[in-house]
Amino acid sequence: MPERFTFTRADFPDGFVWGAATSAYQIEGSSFGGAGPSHWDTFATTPGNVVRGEDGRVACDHFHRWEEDLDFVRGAGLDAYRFSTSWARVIPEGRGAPNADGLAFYDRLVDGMCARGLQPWLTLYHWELPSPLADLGGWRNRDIAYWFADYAEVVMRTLGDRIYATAPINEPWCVAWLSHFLGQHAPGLRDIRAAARAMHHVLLAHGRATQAMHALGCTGLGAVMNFEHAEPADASAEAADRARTYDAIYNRWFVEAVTRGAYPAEALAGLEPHLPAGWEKDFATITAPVNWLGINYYTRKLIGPAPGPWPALEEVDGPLEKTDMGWEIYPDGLHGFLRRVADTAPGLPLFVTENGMATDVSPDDGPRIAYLEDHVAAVRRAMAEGVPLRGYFVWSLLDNYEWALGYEKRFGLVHVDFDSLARTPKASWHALRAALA
Ligand code: IFM
Repeated sequence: MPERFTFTRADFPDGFVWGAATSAYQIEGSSFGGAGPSHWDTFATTPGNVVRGEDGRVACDHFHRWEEDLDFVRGAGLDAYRFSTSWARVIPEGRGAPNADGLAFYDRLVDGMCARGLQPWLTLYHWELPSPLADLGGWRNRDIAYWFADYAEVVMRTLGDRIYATAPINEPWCVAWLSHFLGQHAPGLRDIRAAARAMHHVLLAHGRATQAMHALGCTGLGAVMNFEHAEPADASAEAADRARTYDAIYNRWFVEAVTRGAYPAEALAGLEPHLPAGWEKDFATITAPVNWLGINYYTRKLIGPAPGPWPALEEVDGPLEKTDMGWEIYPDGLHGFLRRVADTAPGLPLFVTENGMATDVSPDDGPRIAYLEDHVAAVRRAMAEGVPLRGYFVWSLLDNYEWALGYEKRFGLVHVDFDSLARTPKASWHALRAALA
């Protein structure tokens, strides 16, 4: 297993941004600092939803240990830190009075980044919806677009003067499809009407927040979406058709809405009857101009037909080497998406805003180094072919709360002992530090 990367900073253009990413609920500790309850707190403590019933109440205790954590970002030689603010921490009721302690925490955190020479890359929503808004229907309720824009304004009025880049919502596919159709994330629904509404409202919220931030004079506004290479599981016409459907729901719906103001026909085939009336009119808001796009990429999926109603597809186990998530390792998929998104949104700067693997091989951490090496090679290939890629963020800085899979999936460059909360940089952190020096 490799101990070092073969690339160095010098292999990339000046100004190429190297960063690491985290999110609020996964690291902060939702029980600290006056945060309100979120739908993840209740989803996690409902039996059967999360491995061992684990939740984010303490997580990595980043709320108290953030200085040490920022030192690890700086210590690795990274340029940027991608973090999220928790809506439930900033506005415990979701609407109305902000929590002064919550805003003060993020104020200190962003100052801490600036003091270390790190670019603050903000995400406004990485999944912890305040429970009072969940009670009102959450992402099924059109009003969420306006609640979310108000929250964006509250955050940006405090932090906006120091933020380098902002994405309103992390991975809209997870917010909508994974959480309302597949039922694997909060609120755990399996309902096509709920899913269709969430698929649309998450984009409307993106657009409204983007407009609100533009109005405040914010710059560096983007969108972060996840992509999964979808391949037919066999040579049949049915498998090819279902892979196209999967691709439309996952890899086309969000990016085409934001950049082209349209939904793909292959996804509308199943979702259109369940969309809210007048959905087409919202594209004027959804296409609010963005300055960059972020691509989160981890794996590919083999897709075959399945019995039952639309989308009538299933994931089929693939033959490639897998991470601890059971995800196949397929760097060519990242190269492919960089090319595709560059074609979909010509001229827009792109960033890999998440890439990494869950692995727990100590002490060498060689599999993570190999994974990152191969994906960075895919990035370099795309750049050599003209893709305007301007930066790459590792997921994740720390081992953290991997949602429904609890704490056992370790994505971190830095190991976290979840009993003592001690942090220890892994071999991948040292290898990155050497590559970026
Ligand atoms: O941990 C998640 C993160 O919250 C969003 N992107 C994918 C990561 C790994 O599953």
